[in-house]
Amino acid sequence: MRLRRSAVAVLACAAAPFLGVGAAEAAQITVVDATGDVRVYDGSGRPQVDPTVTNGDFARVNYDHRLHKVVLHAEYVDLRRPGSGEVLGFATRMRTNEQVYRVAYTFADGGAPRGEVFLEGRRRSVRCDVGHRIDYEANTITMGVPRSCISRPNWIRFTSAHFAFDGNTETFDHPHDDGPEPSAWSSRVYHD
Ligand SMILES: [Ca+2]
Repeated sequence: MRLRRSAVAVLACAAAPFLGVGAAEAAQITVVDATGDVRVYDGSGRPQVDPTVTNGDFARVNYDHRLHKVVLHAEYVDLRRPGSGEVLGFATRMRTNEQVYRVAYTFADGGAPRGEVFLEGRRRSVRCDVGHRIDYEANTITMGVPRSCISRPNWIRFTSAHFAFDGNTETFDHPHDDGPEPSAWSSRVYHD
């Protein structure tokens, strides 16, 4: 799928080896992100922060590790419905105490603004009934991943990225840090 491959490539560029942060027990965690921190990449040089970009700018992300599912909820300053030739993606990477690794993706484009959702392990897709909802009025994206698709772990650590591509420029944001190569993970989030 062309949309998906391009989105994965963008995420891979944004991904980097993680930096550990202190563990804390919690059933859910909310990461509050700065606004006006979206980076723009026009194909040359390094991505630069453009504080005027509001589309796809994370305001906060909530990771809720429930008994039967994991709910990933992103709130944006603005989430614009993609037009023709535009793509958006929200991805959350998860790694567990059992070293299970999963990435939940929601992608949308002008032809499919309601979006599609996928779950992957390391270089392979994972069959799983993941739910998702993109709400352009509320500027939110929510994904629900059955905990059974992540081996029912004791705890999960999370990291996320959002990107948008209009055919010429990419914009992306990361809620955990403000570096050019987002790398931080959440603390451990235990289930209820
Ligand atoms: Ca932000």
